[in-house]
Amino acid sequence: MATFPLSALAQKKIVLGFSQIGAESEWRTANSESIKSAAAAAGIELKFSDAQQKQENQIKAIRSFIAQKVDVIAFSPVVESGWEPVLREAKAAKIPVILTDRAVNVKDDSLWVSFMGSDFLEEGRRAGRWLVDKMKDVKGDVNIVELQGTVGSAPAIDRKKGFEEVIKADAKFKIIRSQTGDFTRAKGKEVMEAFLKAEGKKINVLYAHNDDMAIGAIQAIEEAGLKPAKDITIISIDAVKGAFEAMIAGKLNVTVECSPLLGPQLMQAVKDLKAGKTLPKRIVTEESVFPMEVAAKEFPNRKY
Ligand code: GZL
Repeated sequence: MATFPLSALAQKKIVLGFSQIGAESEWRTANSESIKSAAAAAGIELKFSDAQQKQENQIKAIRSFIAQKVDVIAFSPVVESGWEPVLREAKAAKIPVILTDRAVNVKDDSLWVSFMGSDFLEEGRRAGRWLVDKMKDVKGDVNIVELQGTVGSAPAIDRKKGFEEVIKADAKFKIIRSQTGDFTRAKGKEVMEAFLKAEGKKINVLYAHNDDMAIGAIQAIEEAGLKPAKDITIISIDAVKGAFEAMIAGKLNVTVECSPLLGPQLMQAVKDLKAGKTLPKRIVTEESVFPMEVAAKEFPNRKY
C-alpha cells in the first residue's frame, strides 16, 4: 500500500468552489480571469462554474461543491434574494462561504463569512455628483433615461438608489425612462432604441449601470443620427477597456470605476480562513472616476 510522507499530506491543496454569474460583460470576463489566474498563482485548486446568469445554476453549483466537500465556497450572487436554503446547507456542512462582487439579502448574516467588492451605492452617488457638476449652469429640465442592470441584483438596486439620492437635490433632473438592459451590450442597444423612439431629442442624458449597456446604447444613438456624448451626455460604470476606447473616440463622457480584479484578495482570504484567521465581514474595493478628458492618459495604465 502506498504511503505518503506527512509533508505531502500536510501540503494537501486547498480546494475552492467558485460559482460565477456568467460572461455577460467585459467586467465579468475580467473578473473570471482575475479569479482563475489568482487561484493558479496561489496554488489553490479551483472548481469554477459558469451559471449563465441563472440563479438556479448557481444554487446547483453550490450544492455540488458541498457534495464534493470543498474547503471554501465563494460566489457572486446574480440577485440578492433566494439564497437562505443553500447557504444553510453549506453552513451545516461546515463549509465557509465568501461573497465576492455582489451581496445577498439574508436575515442570518452568519450564513456567509465575508463580502468583498465595490460600494455600489457610492458608485451611483459618484455618477450623480458628476452629472450635477456638469449641468450646474443648465437652467431648464435635464431629462435622463436610465439603463438599469439585472433586475434584483445588488449593483442595479444600489446604483439606482445612490444616483437618485444625489440628483434629487435639484428638481431640474428628471428620470423620464428607466428599464433594465441586463448589463449586456445587445439589450442596452435594444432598450436605448426604444427610448429614442419614445422620447427622441427630449433625451439630454443617458445613465447606464454598466459600460457594456452604454456601448450598446452608443450604437443606437449613432444609428438615430445623433452624436453620443454631445447631443446626449452619457454616464456609465465599470471603467472597462471598451469605455476608455469610447471616451477616447469622444462618444462617452465619464465612467465610474468598479474593479473586477478581486482574484488576489479572494485567494488571500481563502488562505487566511484555512489558517484559522477571522476575516473582516466587509472588504471594500477602492475606486475612482474617469472623465473623457483623462481617458487617453489613463488608458495605458488600465489592467482590465
Ligand atoms: C459589479 C458587477 C456588475 C458590473 C457589470 O460589481 O456585479 O456585473 O457592473 C457586470 O458589468 O455584469
